[in-house]
Amino acid sequence: MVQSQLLAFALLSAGFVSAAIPSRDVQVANSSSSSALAKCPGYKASKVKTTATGLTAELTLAGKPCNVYGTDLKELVLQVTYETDNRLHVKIQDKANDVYQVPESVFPRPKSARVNSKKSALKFNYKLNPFSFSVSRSKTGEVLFDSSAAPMVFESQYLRLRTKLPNNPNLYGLGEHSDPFRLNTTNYIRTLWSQDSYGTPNGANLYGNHPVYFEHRKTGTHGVFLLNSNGMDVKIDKAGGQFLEYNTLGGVFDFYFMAGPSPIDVSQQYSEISGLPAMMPYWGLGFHQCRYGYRDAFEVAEVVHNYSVAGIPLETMWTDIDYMDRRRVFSLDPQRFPLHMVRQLVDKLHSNDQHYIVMVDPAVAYAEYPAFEEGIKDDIFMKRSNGSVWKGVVWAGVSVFPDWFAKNVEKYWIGQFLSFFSDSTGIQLDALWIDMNEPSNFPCNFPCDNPEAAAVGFPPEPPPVRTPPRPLPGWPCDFQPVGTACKRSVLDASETTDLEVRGPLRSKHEPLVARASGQQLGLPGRDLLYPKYAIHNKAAYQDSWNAEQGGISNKTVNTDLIHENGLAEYDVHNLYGTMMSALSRKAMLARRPTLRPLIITRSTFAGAGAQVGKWLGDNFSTWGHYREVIRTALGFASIYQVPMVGADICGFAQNTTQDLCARWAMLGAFSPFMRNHNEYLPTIPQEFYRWAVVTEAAKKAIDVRYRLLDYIYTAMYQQTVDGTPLLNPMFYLYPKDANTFGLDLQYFYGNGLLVAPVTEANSTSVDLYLPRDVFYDFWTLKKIEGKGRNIKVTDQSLTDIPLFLRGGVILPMRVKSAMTTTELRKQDFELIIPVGKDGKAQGQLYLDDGVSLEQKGVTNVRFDYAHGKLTVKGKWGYQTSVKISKVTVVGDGKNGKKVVGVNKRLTGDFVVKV
Ligand code: MIG
Repeated sequence: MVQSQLLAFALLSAGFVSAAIPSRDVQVANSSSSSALAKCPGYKASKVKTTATGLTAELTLAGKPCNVYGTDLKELVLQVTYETDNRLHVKIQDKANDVYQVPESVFPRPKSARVNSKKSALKFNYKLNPFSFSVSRSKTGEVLFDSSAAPMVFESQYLRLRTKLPNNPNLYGLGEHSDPFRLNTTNYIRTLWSQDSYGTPNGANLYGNHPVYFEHRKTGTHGVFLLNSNGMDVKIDKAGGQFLEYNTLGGVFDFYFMAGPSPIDVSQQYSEISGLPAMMPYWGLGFHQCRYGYRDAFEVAEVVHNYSVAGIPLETMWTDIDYMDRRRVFSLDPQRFPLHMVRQLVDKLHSNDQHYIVMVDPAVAYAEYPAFEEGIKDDIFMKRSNGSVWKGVVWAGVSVFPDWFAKNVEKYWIGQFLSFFSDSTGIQLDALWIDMNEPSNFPCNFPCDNPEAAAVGFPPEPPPVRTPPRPLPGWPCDFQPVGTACKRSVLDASETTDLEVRGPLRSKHEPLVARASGQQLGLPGRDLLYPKYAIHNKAAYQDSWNAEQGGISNKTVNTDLIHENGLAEYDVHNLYGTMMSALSRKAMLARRPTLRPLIITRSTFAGAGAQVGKWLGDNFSTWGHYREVIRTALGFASIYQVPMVGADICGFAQNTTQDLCARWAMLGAFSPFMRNHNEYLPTIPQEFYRWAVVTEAAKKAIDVRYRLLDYIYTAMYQQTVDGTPLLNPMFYLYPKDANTFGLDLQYFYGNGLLVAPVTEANSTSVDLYLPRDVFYDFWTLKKIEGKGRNIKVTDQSLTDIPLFLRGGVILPMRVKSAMTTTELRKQDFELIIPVGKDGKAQGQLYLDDGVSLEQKGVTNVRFDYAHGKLTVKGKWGYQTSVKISKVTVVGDGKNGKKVVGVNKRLTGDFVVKV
């Protein structure tokens, strides 16, 4: 049994089952319970108190409880607050304040502001009995949200609220998902419940949870955010009239409505709620190489060397869990990745102006070694009700899971980072990769009551130990073959990780503190393992949804565990990855307090972008996934406010092909986070240098990416200031053009560069849509008048990618690319000025030192071009010897292109006549 599971897992990992993961057949309503739900009485409102800035009311159950999936709550309270001119907060919770709510410590609420309702772009309307509410635009009365579509249900383990929508609405968001960017509106379910999602299946819940949607209409765009971390199904269907319906396993209705009216306005307004994204170091936008299965430090070094020989700029080298001793987090494999070798490797990278990143997983091996013993001592692992640690199984075998709510967890986690990643005695880590934080507990199916049995075969046998296999020019002696005349460092005895026992393992812990009421700790008496309402959780590695097998605890830690602060895993499961992210950021800051942390996580919750970036997890090396990552990344950057996002380039699992990898190298150059990563053997290696044509494609794409790096760095900066998205779906910039609403194979990188890659195998052409506007071919600067219809771009070889300048947006570009971003930052700028329909153009350039958390001086200037005159104005606080050496105007007047050489230092405002 266990063996066959292992085999199945091995097959899955090797990528043999892509075809066996069908898209899920989902039913919108489970018919037996939907008739029971029809009997739910709803609520009636009373004691309505209206003030200038909002209203409050009491809601009481309007009839006999239906108790379909729990117990109906009798008394609720409604609180409506006009928080800003564009934001309305509507909260419905239990009167007793016992029901769980997302803790302020995990999701800080926007500063409580209040405005006079008369100033608000939104209007709250309500009906007393049965209670329902609607939100409309104040000016036009247009209804945006209307809960009268069905009686509200508020039970101990189930909440339902349905809003009416116009037919065929344009809805976006509710991720993480790999479904079309514009959501399906018929018989569709979006499930939000973090899970390890090998193959990122369509129609399934994936790693992260962002319960926010944008609805776009020709009359304007608005957004709706439900601040709720419980497992949920959001159902969207037409049956009985178009609707969107929340079905959650608990929590409260905590809605934020954003008025827009433009899509970018909604993004900005959502950023006020989610928190502004964290700024990334400049070098983080360089190209990253990773792979699962680099067998030792020699292989890692060799990859670095090979990139350099191939002339492909490599900014950052990564190491997956392969560096760990038997897959144990916070340990080094003493033979394959001994400390002295890893330190030499990092020193070498640093001397090349390159960087190093490794993975950290949350689960700690249940084994006698420091990270485990210290965790026991600090009492930070999740526990069963009898006080013993809860055991699951991950790569290291039997493992335990940090409780991010534990009192000492901060001390513990930061302590591990300070010692293991010590710059003076440990791994001189530059940034961090965190994985498996759904949390994933993969070979031990629910109820996981025999982890020891499930752990057979874990950790897997490591590859044989080697001596340095071949000469590596320029690398330290320890990386050279035995017999090479050079001086080896002596292995220090303290580096061997012979594990000593440090005292007995504790199994009994203090009993939990008695639960106080009124503390939002969650209602007592709930069934935390088997809620009656079954969300459509597609637990990882299963090929179909099944309520029993796929129950909420499968492939993760059991949802009946109670955290140290009294919260149930049932309620906070979806926060695990985001909490690990926030604490890891603190830990990275504890090591290097003045530097911006770069952290890439797999699991996220709303607000994660304020802490970390995100990669899209285990995709496949298929054309389908190449297409899908465009929309998934768009969601993170333009809706969820996680702009540092990217997918595994060339695909993670299954064998990539030369053609796919070439195309993907080019596409990946136009995503904020650019990393090539894939699965271990027998999956073929896919570093860009493995094929001549991929090498060429990657070089060409990275060349353009780097020359545009300050343009995208500026866009990222702007997003950290006010939420303006750094990637734009087509409709964000052309909101009146209905042809753009469903497009998700072409998008804007920043607001001025249209990216429209070839998206099919064996194809050399693209059909792309151009709105009625002026565009210019990026490569030839040829003007193309957008006609509001498709154009066909042909003859696109594997080293081509169609890119278009959007008329009216000035792009600051480095005149030359470089092998590292350090070198790149020394290059001068040129300005490309593609004029818009009105003959004008604008742009922005932000410059700082690229790494400091607090900047001493920044440059942030605006470019304005009109009638042959370019004005550059702004703040000039960052000192650099770099200049603007060239200005190219395209499309102004008859002569297609004018190039002027200039010599402008970046020290103060100036004007250029072109
Ligand atoms: O169970 O660390 O998504 O990027 O290579 C697999 C090994 C664990 C999953 C990550 C993937 C990573 C792999 N990890």
